[in-house]
Amino acid sequence: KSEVSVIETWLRKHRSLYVGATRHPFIRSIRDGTVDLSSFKRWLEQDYIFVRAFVPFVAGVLLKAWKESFESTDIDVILSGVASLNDEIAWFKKEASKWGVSLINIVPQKANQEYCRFLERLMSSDVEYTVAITAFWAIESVYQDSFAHCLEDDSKTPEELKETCQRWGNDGFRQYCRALQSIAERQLEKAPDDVREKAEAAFLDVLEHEVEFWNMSHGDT
Ligand code: HMH
Repeated sequence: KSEVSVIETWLRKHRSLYVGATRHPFIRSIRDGTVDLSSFKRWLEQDYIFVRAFVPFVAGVLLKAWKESFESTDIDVILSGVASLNDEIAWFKKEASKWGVSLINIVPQKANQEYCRFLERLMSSDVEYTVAITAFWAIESVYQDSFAHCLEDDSKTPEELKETCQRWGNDGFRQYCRALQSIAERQLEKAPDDVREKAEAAFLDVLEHEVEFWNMSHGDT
């Protein structure tokens, strides 16, 4: 077994794309307090649509874990993810009403549709658990890393956006992402080369979709 983990190797190899996804201009604008509130509202609407589509994806990962993994603790971690999505959906509704944003009849933008279609492909029964759990880890970690950046000591995040940043930037969410990472890493270490390559491709796809997702907040697409 090599000293550097598979995921650590990928993070080094694809550093600039990872930084692009986690230090996007939208996130930087929240952190430096210059964020345009119409961008924030656009992100809120689109992310609500995304999270609704994310629920069946996570349920699909749960199903794969049940069929393919011999570690029952995987189920507990993924189930806690399902539970937190339940809270998250309630939070979106509350946050939307705080901003006067309606969550009915939102038109999903192209980047969002494409991201949701990608999730759907990963739900197919011929996609390995290793590939799906890797994508799941990456999706959650991009948000964790991005929003935690907005809560660092020297950040100027506006008070009214701190709760949003806390949602994904809090310590419990960080630990949950670490738990997902160790499951993914364990799977990757024992995976055959072709599956590991598919998982790496899925990781890169997630980063690209996340960049495009943040780009939607500009409203020029
Ligand atoms: C686009 N990526 C996107 N939305 C989210 N809510 C997360 C990741 C994390 O759950």
